[in-house]
Amino acid sequence: MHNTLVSLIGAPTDIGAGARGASMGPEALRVAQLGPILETHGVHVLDRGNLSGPANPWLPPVDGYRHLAEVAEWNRKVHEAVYAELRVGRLPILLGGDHCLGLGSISAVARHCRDAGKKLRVLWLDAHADFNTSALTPSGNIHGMPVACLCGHGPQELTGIGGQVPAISPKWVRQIGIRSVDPGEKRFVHEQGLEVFDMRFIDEMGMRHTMELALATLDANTHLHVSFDVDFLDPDIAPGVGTTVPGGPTYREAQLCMEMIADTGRLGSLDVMELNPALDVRNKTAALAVDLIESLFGKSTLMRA
Ligand code: B3U
Ligand code: MN
Ligand code: MN
Repeated sequence: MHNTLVSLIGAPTDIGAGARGASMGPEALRVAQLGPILETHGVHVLDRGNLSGPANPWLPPVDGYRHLAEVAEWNRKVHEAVYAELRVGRLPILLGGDHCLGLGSISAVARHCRDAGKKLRVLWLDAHADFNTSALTPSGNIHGMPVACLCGHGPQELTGIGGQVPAISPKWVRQIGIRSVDPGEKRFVHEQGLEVFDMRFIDEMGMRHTMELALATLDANTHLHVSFDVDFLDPDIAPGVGTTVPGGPTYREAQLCMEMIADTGRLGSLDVMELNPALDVRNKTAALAVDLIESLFGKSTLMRA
């Protein structure tokens, strides 16, 4: 069974994104009743409210990065907030916000694992690999770079957050649902040896086998972090994101993915990222995200022991 003491941390910014609106994600998840619904599954939820940070100046890239100073400041705040919850034995849920904040969150989880002598496994659920660098990025948007930064490839302002470079090893990461990777990024992902379960793999092998592999070799001493970019989901069911990519997991596949993670009992922290209410339809993507998070916390359709 996972930790039942949960803290919600809102990070209302779209500082690393290519579209405005993910800054409204935390409130949309609250409107969709994330906290109260988790409580019905025996989870004790504390809503820590929202972090605050710099506004989005909406400027073009400088040396391959958009808003580097602001992205660094938001990530430092996220890092401290997530680390503080882990220190007191709670399970943080980061409510994004765009996915550049995965850097602050996961660097905090990695630091906590170093303190506690735990192994770390990161599941990166996303349409994108988020493994760009300033030389490879087509956009300069830092939400396309957090995994590379965590693995030590990026500017010191970002890679240094959390006090150890690199914060994580590519070996600890499993990427699931990937279907949009830039040409240079693709080469770099291979070179660095990330384990990627792309949509072709899921089509051929099924979500069940995919998750069995992604969750293999977890043990009682493993902290499991899930970084859930809502654009992982097929845009037919989840239109409320800034960068939709067709051909993602269906509702049933996504449910199975979450249920199999829940079954491990090892979930230790979660990011819910890139939800963009400005592009949503009557908050349905937020409601779907909440539905999936319920499954991640052990709601199952049938009566299972
Ligand atoms: N790979 C592209 C697009 C992108 C990455 N992550 C998102 N979009 N959400 C880029 O700009 O780096
Ligand atoms: Mn992402
Ligand atoms: Mn994405």
